[in-house]
Amino acid sequence: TVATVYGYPRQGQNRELKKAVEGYWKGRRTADALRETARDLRRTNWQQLADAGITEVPTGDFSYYDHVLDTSVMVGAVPERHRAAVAADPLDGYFAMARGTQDVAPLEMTKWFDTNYHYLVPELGPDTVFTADSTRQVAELTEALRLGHTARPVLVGPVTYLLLAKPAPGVAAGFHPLALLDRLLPVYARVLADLRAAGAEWVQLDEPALVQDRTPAELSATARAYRELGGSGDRPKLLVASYFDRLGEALPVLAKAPVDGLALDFTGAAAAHLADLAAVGGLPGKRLVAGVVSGRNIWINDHEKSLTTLGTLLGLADQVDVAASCSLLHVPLDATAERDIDPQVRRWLAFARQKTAEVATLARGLARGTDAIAAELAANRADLASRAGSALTHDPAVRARTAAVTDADGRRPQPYAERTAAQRAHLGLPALPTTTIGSFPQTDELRTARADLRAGRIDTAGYEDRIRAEIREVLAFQEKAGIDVLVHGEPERNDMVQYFAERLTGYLATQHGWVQSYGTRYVRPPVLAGDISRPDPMTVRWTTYAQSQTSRPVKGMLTGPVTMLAWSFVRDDQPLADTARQVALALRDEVGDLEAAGTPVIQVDEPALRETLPLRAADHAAYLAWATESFRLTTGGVRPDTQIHTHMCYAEFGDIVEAIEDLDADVISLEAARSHMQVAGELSGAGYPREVGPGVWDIHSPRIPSVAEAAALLRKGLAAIPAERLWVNPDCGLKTRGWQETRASLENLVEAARQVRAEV
Ligand code: THG
Ligand code: ZN
Repeated sequence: TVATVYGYPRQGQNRELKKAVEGYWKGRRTADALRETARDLRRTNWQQLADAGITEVPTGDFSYYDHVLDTSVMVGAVPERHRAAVAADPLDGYFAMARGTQDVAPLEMTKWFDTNYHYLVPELGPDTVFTADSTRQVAELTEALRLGHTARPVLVGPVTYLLLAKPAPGVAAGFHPLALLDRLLPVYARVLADLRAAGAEWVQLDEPALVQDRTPAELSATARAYRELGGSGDRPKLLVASYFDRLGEALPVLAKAPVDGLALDFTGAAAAHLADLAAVGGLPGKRLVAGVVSGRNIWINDHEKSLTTLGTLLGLADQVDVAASCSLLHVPLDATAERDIDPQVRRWLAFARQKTAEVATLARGLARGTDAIAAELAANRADLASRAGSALTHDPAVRARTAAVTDADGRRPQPYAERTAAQRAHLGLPALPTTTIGSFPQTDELRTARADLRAGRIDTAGYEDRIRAEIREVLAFQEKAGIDVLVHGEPERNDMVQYFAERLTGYLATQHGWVQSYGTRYVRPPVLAGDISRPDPMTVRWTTYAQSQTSRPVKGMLTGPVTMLAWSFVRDDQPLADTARQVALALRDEVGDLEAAGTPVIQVDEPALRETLPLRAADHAAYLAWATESFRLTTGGVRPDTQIHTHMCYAEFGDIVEAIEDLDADVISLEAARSHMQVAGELSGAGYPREVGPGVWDIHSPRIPSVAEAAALLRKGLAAIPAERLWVNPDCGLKTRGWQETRASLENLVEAARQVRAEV
């Protein structure tokens, strides 16, 4: 019985890879030094896997930036605009595709399925010519084999690669990248043959796109792809892997394909694979790699449950091996590094290193019987019992309160039309009121102050003086610029999720729990471990301090429950809906305290609402029901004259307009500048009845929008949304912008609002 995984965190214990790559970009490190760091990290990772009992290690999962970009390089899909850079220097060309240069734009980046990892989207067109370049794959396999490991290269499969791609800019409408399949397959066949020649017995092709809803044409393309690859001579054995959900219709297609094995997810909802496999008659003559340990949560596995699954699977395939459900890229490296977490609670956590040990234990148990792993099973049972019986995971007060929630708690009694009149009277705003999304530039001084506080170089009083001074400055600027609804600028917040997680009981923070978000950027998601409650107000003092400094309305700023879950590691021992409800109630108290302290406008941001949408359409309604309910529970207790805002960081809304309406927020601000206000038309077209602030400044670019430009966008907005319902604001928060551009851009934005106001 083989114990294996599909990928491991790339960054190293101290994020050595980030430092090496960023050092190379800054010219502080040579390409050779970068390559050496990368080789060291791979060697360390494989050794860690082998030491944990993983008997077949993955290769090719390592990347300087992104494995989908690596796949584009492997098949020669370099966009025209990046060819010169790649020809001049392959490594610099690779980074040019990832990050762009002065002259050329990078590839677009988007979320990898429903994880928090972002990949670079391949750009393909009818003229794309694929050419095989297996250099890196072969080199990394050779490295692992020379170190004495049994190794299995892992590639993004051809169908998923094409389904994740988008038409290159300028390609005529109607082109679908999947049309290139027949051109791509010979290139994959070439790479597979090269890997075979280099000593690969097995190669894994990852096809997670097949767990999404797929058309009959896509399914038959999949059948064709694996008929062709399976039939090519000179090939290694093929293991086709899927993860993140069940395969559904694609399972019979792959089960019948002439490949040598399938790797399937058996965690969460994908546990249904057990029945699905039996229904297709199992995988006679094939290898089954069973992903029974979740590769994306951070909780210890339930070994007895996994062993039951594995035992049933023994009757359904020729060989059953054990794996994590997906690449361990999505979890931090090592839970034992978390010295600040109570050791009892730390025993509930399994990061990548712990998960590899779990996989190895299960493989041993499957091969030799449970007696061989009796000690591990006893420890596992004790840790699960400790978690299930803990006061952290079961707070009677929180449970009683969530149980008592009624639908009415999440419904503002007055309809929007009545509320808006009351709010108008209360706030005294002009037509086309101006505001910002919440954060102002996070200056080096602020970051230094936070670091100084942590290191004990300044005390809390000194730190808070700095924060108050910053708030005064931010307010003074906004008043001078003529903004109508002010913000305090969030100088006290490091991250919009982390800040609240640190102040809620039931959340744990990690010190080293870095997970790759994209390229060299990492996040340290907090762990939502227990029942959630709010011991003290979290934002009220800063918001009321700000309000005490100005006669204009100041907006209170909170992160919504869906985003608090989406950007954390959440508990797996109760439905997400229940966890969301707990968070919502804690936030509802904050909303109530803000209102009681005189805050007339409260914004609850939900940038993650759209991105957390489940992979399959059949699951959307249930998700949107709890997601919108938790938002309404957060905001539904306020007076009619308190104005509730929300903000979302994207412009694609088609599939969730109804859900946005269901939030019952009075005002929503959105990204719109880049798509020239398209979203305003979409919302009004769908009959959205409330106030909208489509962004008129693309804050993702350092460009300062001119008055004319912002005014033109506003006029476009007015064509879709009547003046009494249109707000004027940037696309998103200003945390990543400099002060200079912020000043100039906001002044232009206010002037644009003045000019257009005069026209209506
Ligand atoms: N907060 C949290 N999660 C998020 C985002 C967020 N997930 C989705 C999206 N935004 C991810 N975007 C980014 C943007 C920047 C960085 C990481 C993810 C980043 N990270 C720093 C780095 O790696 O150097 C580290 C930041 C730190 O020190 O905490 O720049 O906004 N929770
Ligand atoms: Zn935003």
